[in-house]
Amino acid sequence: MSNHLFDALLAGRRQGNGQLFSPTPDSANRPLSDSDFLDLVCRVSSVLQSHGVKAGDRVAVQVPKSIEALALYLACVRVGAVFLPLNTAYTESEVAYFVEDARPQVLVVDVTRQAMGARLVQSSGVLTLGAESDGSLLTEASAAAPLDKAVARHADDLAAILYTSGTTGRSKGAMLTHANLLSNAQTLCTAWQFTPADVLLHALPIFHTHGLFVACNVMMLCGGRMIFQPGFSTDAVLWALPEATVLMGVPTFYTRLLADDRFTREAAAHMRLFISGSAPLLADTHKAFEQRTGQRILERYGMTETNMNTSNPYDGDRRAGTVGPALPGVELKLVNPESGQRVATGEVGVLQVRGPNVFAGYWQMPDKTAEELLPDGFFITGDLATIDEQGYVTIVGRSKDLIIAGGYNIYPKELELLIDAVPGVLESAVIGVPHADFGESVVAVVVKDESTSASALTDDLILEQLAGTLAKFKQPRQVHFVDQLPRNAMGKVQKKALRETYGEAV
Ligand code: MCA
Ligand code: AMP
Repeated sequence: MSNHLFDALLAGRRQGNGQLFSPTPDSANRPLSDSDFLDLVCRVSSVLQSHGVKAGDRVAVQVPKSIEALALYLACVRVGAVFLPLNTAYTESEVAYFVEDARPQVLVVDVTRQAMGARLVQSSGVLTLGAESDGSLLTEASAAAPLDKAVARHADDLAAILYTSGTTGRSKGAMLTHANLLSNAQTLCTAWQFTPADVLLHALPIFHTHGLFVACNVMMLCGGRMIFQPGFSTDAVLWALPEATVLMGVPTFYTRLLADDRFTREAAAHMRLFISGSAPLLADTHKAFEQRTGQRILERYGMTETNMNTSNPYDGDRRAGTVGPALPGVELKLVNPESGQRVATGEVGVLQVRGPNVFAGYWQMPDKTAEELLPDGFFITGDLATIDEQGYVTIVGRSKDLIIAGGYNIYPKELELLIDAVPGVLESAVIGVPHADFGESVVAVVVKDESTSASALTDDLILEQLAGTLAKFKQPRQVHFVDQLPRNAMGKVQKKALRETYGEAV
């Protein structure tokens, strides 16, 4: 039996046609050849096995973006493990939750977080990625024999768990199978007409669906190359742009590029495709981009649980403000949340999706899975949308309480629970307000508990309490104190009213 995902992603590479990593424009950085990269993947696979990693075991990873980190992902797939990437911004208490929940056989961390790793798992289970310390994966890999045969894995076996926060405040591990990942990468490769001639400018993080699966899986599959940058910087992107054919990004990438005069029609003229996703791309940004470059950004829509669901067409009308029609093989349904009935064309409903891309459920949360993944295979996205006669989907809002800042999801409930626990706080509501750079930004509205020494409570005190616990990108940019929160007749906090009051504030 073969390894469903590994064999497909790297089959072409084995035949030696192409190179996954592109040299940087100044040729200062000579990237690994495909055969050296594969050799690294196979050595890291051996190291994982020597640390007891077996098929089905989770391998949790919190490391900065690098070619070696990508090799680690592929090594996990090769040994049949379940790859569990974690945002590098997560604090120790956030990582502790994921480790406790997923019980990884091995936790791989940056050397600067080795002590944290040792506090969270048995020390034998902690590895660092760099070559600089004891317990380093790369040091062990350099002495290891390459694992010459991939562990057999079926299409329905798990390849990855990606945590996505929940409306209850507890993060849920979305279980993604080999078939989920491979089918979506194949669909996107075809839909976006990727070929071995493509060079993707890769400036996204690789601990999320967008940068890892949409970007890397597609590029491995199509036989093209990537210019692998550590993160987004306008300077670095403009520098590498002449060598690239495609850019994938969150809307913030495009607003930042447009804010720079060096990003001209000439600078973009050779590019085949600009893709945006993970957060709404304002129609104004789409239009400004077209005015500047003469090119239309291709916007698509997806979720951690489903990979990509819809995409504007490669050939054909890319409509500003829409996320395009369903991708081939993906079925969409718009449902009235009260009646459960389909809504008429053009009406707003909650979007449900079904297809080979839809995940296998939430890790060890059968009840949550049953709530959101229906017996008929449709997954309730929590996004509110309309679908027009041509099948174009427009995301008009969210029935789930979610803030998206710079493409990162922030669930208000998680923050509200932490703020409510601060001495002197009676209750709180966390909202997203418009932000020029990140799209949305976090604001906390707090009611003091006057029966305590609440007068001493300040916004700084609240932010200090959150600082050690919560990743920086989730922390409120502003805290407002109010006498009471606006509520409707059912007692539910009216976040819309709060957004109207504080929407101009940031
Ligand atoms: C950084 N900061 C943020 C964010 N990023 N705050 C809110 N939201 C963010 N996204 C904080 C930093 O801690 C810092 O705080 C301050 O903002 C300024 O940082 P800066 O250097 O400007 O940020 P950056 O390093 O340039 O990062 C901005 C970014 C980055 C390039 C937009 O956040 C990014 O790469 N986002 C992509 C996220 C992504 O890949 N999402 C896909 C998820 P201070 O100054 O106070 O220290 S997958 C998904 O959503 C689905 C499946 C899909 O459809 O794709
Ligand atoms: P995540 O849970 O990180 O996978 O984020 C998925 C959510 O991001 C979706 O449910 C949408 O709310 C949002 N999203 C992703 N792409 C788009 C897009 N192109 N337009 C609007 N919202 C998007």
